[in-house]
Amino acid sequence: MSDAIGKSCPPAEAGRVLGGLLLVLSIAACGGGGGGAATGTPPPFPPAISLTRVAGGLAQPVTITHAGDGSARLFVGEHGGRVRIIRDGAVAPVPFLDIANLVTPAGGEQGLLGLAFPPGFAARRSLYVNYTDRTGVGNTVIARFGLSADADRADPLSRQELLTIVQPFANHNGGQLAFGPDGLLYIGTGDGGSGGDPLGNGQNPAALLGKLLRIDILSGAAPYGIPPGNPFGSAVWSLGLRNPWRFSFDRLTGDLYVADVGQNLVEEVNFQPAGSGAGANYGWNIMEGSRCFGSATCATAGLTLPVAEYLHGNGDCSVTGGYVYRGAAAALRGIYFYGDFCSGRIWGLRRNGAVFESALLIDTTLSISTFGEDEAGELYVADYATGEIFRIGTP
Ligand SMILES: [Ca+2]
Ligand SMILES: [Ca+2]
Repeated sequence: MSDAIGKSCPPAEAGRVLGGLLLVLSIAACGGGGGGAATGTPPPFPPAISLTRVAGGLAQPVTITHAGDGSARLFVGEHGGRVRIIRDGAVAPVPFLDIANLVTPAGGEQGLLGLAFPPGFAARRSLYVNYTDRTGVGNTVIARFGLSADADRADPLSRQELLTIVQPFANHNGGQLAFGPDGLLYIGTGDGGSGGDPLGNGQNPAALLGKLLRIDILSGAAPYGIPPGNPFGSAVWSLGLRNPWRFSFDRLTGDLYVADVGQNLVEEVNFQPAGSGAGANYGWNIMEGSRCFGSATCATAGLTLPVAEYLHGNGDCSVTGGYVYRGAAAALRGIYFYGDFCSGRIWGLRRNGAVFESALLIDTTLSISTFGEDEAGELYVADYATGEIFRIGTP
């Protein structure tokens, strides 16, 4: 999870755009025209964006996703261990899944952290959850749950633990789950915690911490298969990550965006083109962002550096990675949205070949714990503090 959740963050500054009672807001000062573009001409960047409140009443939302089954349901994972359904703007009163009794009592970076539905969910009728449990300091568990006879209810008793990772410290547990365009399940793990990666997990290929993992849960191998092409013959896919709270695949291109929470200074977003990334080393704890960590110089050969980064300060302290927008608003298509948990700022990142440009899109009072995508490619952002969910759009 965002390192900032559970910590004391700077108070919201006066003059922020988003007020708690505003249902729709927009910002023009950051935006360009925001209109449609002629064919072949990229729209103005940065675009003007709006946030429209779609639901409230959630308890510390930390993940938003969809099932890909045509049901148009949004699934919101709550930090304390419940998964709620939003349908037609209303939060269903009965949770889809309730594993509050299994997860570390909510606090800090522990609890229910991630949720993913597999390709072909409607036929498979199972889903995957990433949480910290009640053993040790709170160990990481990746578990599968099946549906009950009611499609709006998972069966908590159907739990199958696929993977457990002993955690040395309570913090830096990563948490994201996502199926890649290859149908494989990707898992973000933090470096295990404390500060500075004292156990050296990030750069240790044998450790499952400080990594993106990639496993095969569709082939039928139990509890999972190691896909051909994993660089070390293990679940490890790429390394050198500190706390990749949120990563995502561009649903159109298959490109991977990994936002890695920094230590003391630098928040970063990494880019991995579709079809690449086996054994990629994102640098931690040799580097924090594009800077050497803990020394004036360092060996950077072979490291994949971020395509966007920002420094702590001015309220910024912990990056929350988002998604590439592929919804109906032409002015937003192709832009990767990401934000900061502490400041509430949301930025857009646009790729033009090898060049990436990043710009502030909006400055809010939200405690941005997660972004999420629906079946149509529309994007949402959660306010951890108020339990509200907003849809991102154009004014
Ligand atoms: Ca940990
Ligand atoms: Ca890095």
